[in-house]
Amino acid sequence: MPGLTAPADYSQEPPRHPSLLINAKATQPLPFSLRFPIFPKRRFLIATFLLFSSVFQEPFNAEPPRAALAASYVTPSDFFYKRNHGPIPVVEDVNRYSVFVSGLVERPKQLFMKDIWKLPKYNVTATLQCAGNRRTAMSKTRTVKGVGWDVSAIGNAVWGGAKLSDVLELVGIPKLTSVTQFGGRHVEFVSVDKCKEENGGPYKASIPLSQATNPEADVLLAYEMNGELAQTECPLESSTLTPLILLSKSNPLNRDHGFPLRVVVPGVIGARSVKWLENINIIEEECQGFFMQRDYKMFPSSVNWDNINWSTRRPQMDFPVQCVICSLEDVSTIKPGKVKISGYAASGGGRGIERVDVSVDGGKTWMEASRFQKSGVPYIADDASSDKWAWVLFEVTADILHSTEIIAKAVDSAANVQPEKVEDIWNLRGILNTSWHRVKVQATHSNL
Ligand SMILES: Nc1nc2c(c(=O)[nH]1)N[C@H]1C(S)=C(S)[C@@H](COP(=O)(O)O)O[C@H]1N2
Ligand SMILES: [Mo]
Repeated sequence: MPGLTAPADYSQEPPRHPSLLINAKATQPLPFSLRFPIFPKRRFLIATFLLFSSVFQEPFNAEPPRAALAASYVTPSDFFYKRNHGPIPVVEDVNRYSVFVSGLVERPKQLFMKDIWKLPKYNVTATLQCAGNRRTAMSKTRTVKGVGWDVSAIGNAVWGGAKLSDVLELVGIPKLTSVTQFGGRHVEFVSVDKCKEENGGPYKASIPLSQATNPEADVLLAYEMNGELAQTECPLESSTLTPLILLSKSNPLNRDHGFPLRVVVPGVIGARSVKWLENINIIEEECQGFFMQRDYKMFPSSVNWDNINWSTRRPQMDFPVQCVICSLEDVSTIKPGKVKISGYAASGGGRGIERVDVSVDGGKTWMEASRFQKSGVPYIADDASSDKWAWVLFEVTADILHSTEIIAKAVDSAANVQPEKVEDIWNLRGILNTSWHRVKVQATHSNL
C-alpha cells in the first residue's frame, strides 16, 4: 500500500523519551543533535555507525519508570510502554493511506482516512496491558522465554477513533452479528510490519465477529491518543506526585503506537490491538498467525518446550485482575513513620475493581486502599460514572516502623482475586503474572 510501508531495518525509528527503560537487546537511535552534527567528518562516521548498528538492532521495547507510571490517571503517550516485533512502519502520505476491508462480506471496501474521520468519533479511556507485564519477576521462579518486563508494560489512554461496529456496517455487516451470510465469524487485523516470528511477514490477530459488531464492546479503529486532553489529570489530590507533562489539544497517534490507524480492543491483552492497520479480513476461523496460535497462550507449569502442543490451548483474550505498587521500588529504603503506598489495579473484560488490599506485615493483616479514576468523581466499580475499560489508581498511608514486605492484591467486580504465589501460575512463556505484588522496604533510622 503506497501510504504505509515497513522498513526492513531500524534506521527510521522515531525519537523516544530518554527516561524510558529499554528492554531486551533493543537500542535507541542517536539523538537528533548527534545525527546531524556540524562537522562533516563526524557526520560520515556517525552515518556509518548508524548504517551498521541499524542492521543488527532489535524491535524497540520499553517501559516507563514505575513511579512515573502511576503519577497520572491518563498515561502521556511519551511514557506509554512500547511493544514492537519489528521496525516501525513509515507513512509517506496519510491521504494515500487506506485500509482494505474484505473477506466473507457482501461489499468489500477500501477505506481512506477521510472515510474513517467521517464516522462518529468516540473517545474511549482504555487500559492496554501486555500479557508479558511482570515477566521478569516470573522468570526468577524458573526461566521463561520472552522480553523481560518490570511492572510498567501497561498504560491508560484516551483513544479517539471510529467504532469497528460502524466500520463493518459500511461493508454490509449489521450490528450484533456473530456470523455473516457467507459464514464469517472472526475479524482479522493485518499490519505491514516485518516480524521475525512471522518469517518477515506482518503482525496479525483476530477477535470474534460478535465482539467486533457489538457497539458496547467499544472496539475502536483509533487515530488519536490522548487528543482531547489539555493536560494530564492527577486524580490523587493528596498525592505528592505531580502531573508529568502538558499534552497538546490534538494528538494523532504517534508512530510507535500505530500511526495512522490502530485497533484498540478494550479489556483484552495488548497483543490483539494491532497497530499500523492495513487489512481487515472477515474470516471463518480465527487468525492462524504466529501471535494467535504459537504465542500468547496460557499453559500449565507442567508444559515445557519439549512437550508443548500449541493446539491444545485457546489464544488468550481477556486479561485477569492485576495490581501493582508503583510508589516503591523493590527494595526501597524508608524513614520509619508514615509511608504512602500507591499504584494501579486493572481487570479485563470491562470488570471494575471492587477492592485493593494492602499489607505491611507480609500478609498477616490487610488494609483497604482508596481507589480513584477521574478527579472529583468517586470511583464505584461497574457504575455508569466509571471508565469501565480503564485502570484504577489506589493509595493508602501506613505506619511502617521496621523493615518489612509490603503486599498489594486486588479483587474485581466478579470477585476474582489474584493468585498469591507466582510459582503457582508459572508458564513457559511467562505471561499473565498477576501474583500478589510485593516490595521490600528497609527502615533506616539514620539521618544519612
Ligand atoms: N502491528 C503490530 N501491532 C501490535 C504489535 C506489533 O508488534 N505489531 N504488538 C502488540 C503487542 S504484543 C502489544 S502489548 C501492543 C502494544 O501496544 P503499544 O506499543 O501501543 O503500547 O501492541 C500490539 N499490536
Ligand atoms: Mo504484548
